[in-house]
Amino acid sequence: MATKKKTELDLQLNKDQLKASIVRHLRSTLGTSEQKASPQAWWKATAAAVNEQVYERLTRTQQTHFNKDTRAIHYFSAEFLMGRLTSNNLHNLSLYSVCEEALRELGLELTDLCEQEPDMALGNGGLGRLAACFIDSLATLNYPAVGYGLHYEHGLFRQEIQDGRQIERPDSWREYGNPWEICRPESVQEIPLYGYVETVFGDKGGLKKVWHAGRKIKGVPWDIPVVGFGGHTVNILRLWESRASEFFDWDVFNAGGYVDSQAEKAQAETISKVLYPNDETDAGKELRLIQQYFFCACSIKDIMRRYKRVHGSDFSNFAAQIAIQLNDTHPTVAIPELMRVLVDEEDLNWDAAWTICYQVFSYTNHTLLPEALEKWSVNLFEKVLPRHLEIIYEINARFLGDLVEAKWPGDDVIKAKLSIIEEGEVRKVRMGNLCVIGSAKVNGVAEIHSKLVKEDLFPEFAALWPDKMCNVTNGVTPRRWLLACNPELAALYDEVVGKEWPLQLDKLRGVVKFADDKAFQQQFMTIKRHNKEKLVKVIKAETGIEVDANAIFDIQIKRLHEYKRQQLNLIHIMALYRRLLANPDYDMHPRVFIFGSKAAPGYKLAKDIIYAINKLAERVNNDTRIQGKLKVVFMPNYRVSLAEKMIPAADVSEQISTAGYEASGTGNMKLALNGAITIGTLDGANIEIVEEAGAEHCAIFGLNVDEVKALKARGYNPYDFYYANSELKAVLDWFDTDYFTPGKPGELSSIKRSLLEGGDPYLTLADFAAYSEAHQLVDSWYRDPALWAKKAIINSATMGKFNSDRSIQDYVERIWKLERCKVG
Ligand code: OAK
Repeated sequence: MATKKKTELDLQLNKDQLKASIVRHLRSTLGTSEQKASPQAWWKATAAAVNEQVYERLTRTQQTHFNKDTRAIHYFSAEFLMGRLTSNNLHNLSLYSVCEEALRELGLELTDLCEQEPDMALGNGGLGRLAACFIDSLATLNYPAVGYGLHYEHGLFRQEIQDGRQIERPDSWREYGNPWEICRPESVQEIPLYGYVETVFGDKGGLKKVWHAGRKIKGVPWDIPVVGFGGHTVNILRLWESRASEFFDWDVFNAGGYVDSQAEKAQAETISKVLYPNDETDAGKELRLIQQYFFCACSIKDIMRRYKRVHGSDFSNFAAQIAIQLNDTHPTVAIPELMRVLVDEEDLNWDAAWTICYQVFSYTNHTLLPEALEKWSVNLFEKVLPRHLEIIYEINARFLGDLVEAKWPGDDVIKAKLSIIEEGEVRKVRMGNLCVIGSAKVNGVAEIHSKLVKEDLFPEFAALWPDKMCNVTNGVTPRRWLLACNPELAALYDEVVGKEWPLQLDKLRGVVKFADDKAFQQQFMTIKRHNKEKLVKVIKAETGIEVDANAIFDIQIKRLHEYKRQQLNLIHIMALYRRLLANPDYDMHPRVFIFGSKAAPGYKLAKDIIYAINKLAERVNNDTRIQGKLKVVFMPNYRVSLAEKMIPAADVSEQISTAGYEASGTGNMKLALNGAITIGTLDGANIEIVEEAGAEHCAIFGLNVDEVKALKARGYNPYDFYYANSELKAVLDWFDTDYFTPGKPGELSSIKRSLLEGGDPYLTLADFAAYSEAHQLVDSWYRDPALWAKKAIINSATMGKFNSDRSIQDYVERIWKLERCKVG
């Protein structure tokens, strides 16, 4: 009997079916019963029931993509900061309320079950979370796409705060199993490392290079289905886990080295063991290079296998079928790896292989910070990837000898600057230069950032290839960052502008006309109030601190870095505290300053700033003299799932980086979308947020990019500001006392030192007075509830541009040239 193809309608479960499925999975998949099941078992049973839907759609998607032999984008990223998937998958499958009802009939709350899920924290911050938003948008817009990355056993460390200090604990997100991933042993790859290169005579005459590996590592793929909103396309995120290769173990074993073979096994497994916790700093460690090569080589092999299944060894269609996006320089080694495969393994000549290569790759730059620009020592490269170093030399020789020589004949200074190899005591491979040379397009992530990439970071490359450089402003998925995290506001928007906004976020503009409407303002602010009340409980549970939802909730959530200037926020709070101590009637609306932030474990000053925030919090929160007007909260273990609780509750969004340093920011977009008012500098995407919302609805302060450059050029002296502003001086001097660290004077002095003797590289003191004024403005706005509501509403309603669907559409049009592929 012919089986009837299931229609979309057949796929959609009703409440009773879902309930039955959950109970069935509880018994047959989890091996327990309704009476005995733990909340975790219920969560897993729910996930298993949802997966029935996911897998059906995944299979359909894969069949459709295979049948149509579509061009696809392969998003290479060392980080995917996915967070939790349960509520996201339910929303995207339009099953959220069905599931909520089904569980309620079983006596359970869906939101409680969602809390059982550990965050998938396979990323540090902005770059990793952007990758997660992008794969959501790619599936939602029905683009064929695969995310490729590393299956870290331990994601970003769990942060504990002990006596105010950050302590890092391992994160074990899959300790008790992860229902959202599927192991695919049929697609295992073997990856060579180390060894040497031999030149031999090829079959077709001529010389050939053969890489004799010193080790081989097995790459095991784990697929995480990525469900698009509406549930049509389900793409995959394929993450590679490293294992010891059988081939290698047996060699050692046969030589009588059972114990040694176990050591080899442990070494092989180390590759995907932990995520490096450095955000925007380059560790330069051998293991990190191996991680990068491992996931790129596995992914290129995977792409090759799929391509050859259809096209055999005819590579004339390769560039038409395959696009690879390099998420920053971390996956750059994919460029020489593809060259190696095409030239050494597939016998293409160099020119044919290079023509393919530079059409396939594109590169996104996510930071201008020099310490993030990856450089590997030539010696290390030669040891780990000897053949790749030869290929890099060849790419470089041709680039400098042909293109650079033609444009700047005889100019050795320019050649030295553009060379992939940095000369010096330690010769280094510059991954940024390799990326630009090997990519069709290079983009920054906000207008101003892309301009700086072109003008300051890569000016000569831009002169050589004016069309290569472009901009794609970042975005965030409105499904996670409004629909799922702020259900009350989402429901209000459904009523006012209809239900299309999660796909067409511009529709929220329809809300602007209600910004002055008293009834609407009240509804909007009531929702904000509810979200704040929920956060009050979370704060109490996590920190023991009691805060009042009547206060202004002023939130700074992001990685800790001097350029992001948490220290500016800190010294301003100290200034407010001084004002309150000097005058208990000092006129200000009560304010709660809330921080969430992890510091790289080796970043001493960043950790000292966390300590200072916590010590300030202890003192301020217990000081009855200030009548609760000021509270400071440091939320431990900031992560995606905590962001989802904090963002809907924010009144004020702190986006206060030194102008020119924050490439884009995406928290700024999420907070404004949820009705927070930005206090910020003209940096990154803040500039575009202000363009959308209107300057009068944001509190912009401080030096702009040109002024920062000019001040630095003139010679910035932080002491000028220290001596000129008595309040600032008093605050900085406070760091040297034991006021916040009783009995331990000087424990906070490193912060003062960095701002004075250290030269204050991020111009904190130069922006202090303007920042303080901006806060006074915000305070005055808040005391006028109608004015505040209007600003909050307008901010939320005008963030349509920052939908990651729009970013993806920009990538498609400017870089990837993909076609949508409807899965039906
Ligand atoms: C991390 C490691 C190396 C280089 C850059 C990063 C990173 O996370 N950069 C951040 O990327 C975000 C997404 O594009 C931007 O919004 C942030 O401004 C940027 O700091």
